[in-house]
Amino acid sequence: MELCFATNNQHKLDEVAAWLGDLFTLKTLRDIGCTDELPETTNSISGNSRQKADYVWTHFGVSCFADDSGLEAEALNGEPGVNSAHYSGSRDTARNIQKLLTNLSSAGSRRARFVTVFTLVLHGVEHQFEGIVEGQILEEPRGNGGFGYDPVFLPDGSDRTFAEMSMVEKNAISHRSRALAKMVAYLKEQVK
Ligand code: ITT
Repeated sequence: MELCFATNNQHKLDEVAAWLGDLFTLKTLRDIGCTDELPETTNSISGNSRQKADYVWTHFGVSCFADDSGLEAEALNGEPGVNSAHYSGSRDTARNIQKLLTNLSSAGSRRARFVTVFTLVLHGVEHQFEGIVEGQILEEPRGNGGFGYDPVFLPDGSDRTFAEMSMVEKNAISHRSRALAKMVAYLKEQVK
């Protein structure tokens, strides 16, 4: 089965491709001739996820799925959340992390969670799948792997940040792979 992953984020594409193996044939936006910036204008992770998948289905008629993700810090009432990509006002990762660390500097809790919502549009029928991983935000970044907030996120039960793990290790426990596992189970039911 061919499915387009509606993302412009190469890191997400790499993680999902590594996880999926040859279960499904992944098409990129470029593969289907989409060079558009996907809309992300709602105020929720699930809303933005739906918006991106709906855009591809509506404009290109291709079965697809989208990922919207965010980091939710308990002491910041769920910030950066839906604003994770542009938290500092730009997509600059170092500045986004710096703003998060500054905002948490006097906070009572460093608890946080990563959330991913996948929206699958399969032949026009839509389903959502959520994945969550709990952990805490460190005071200093550690590690060079991964992307985004990975260097400051220490998942529960681990002494290494996501950025100190290989992609395979991150994929074993990440929010994205948990959402993906649910989506794959659903897809396997559909193609039985
Ligand atoms: P697409 O919308 O094209 O898929 P994006 O990078 O804009 O790509 P999001 O809107 O979902 O993706 O933005 C979420 C941001 O949250 C992302 O840019 C990262 O900064 C952060 N993020 C998401 N998943 C992450 C992960 O697994 N590890 C670290 N940071 C992550």
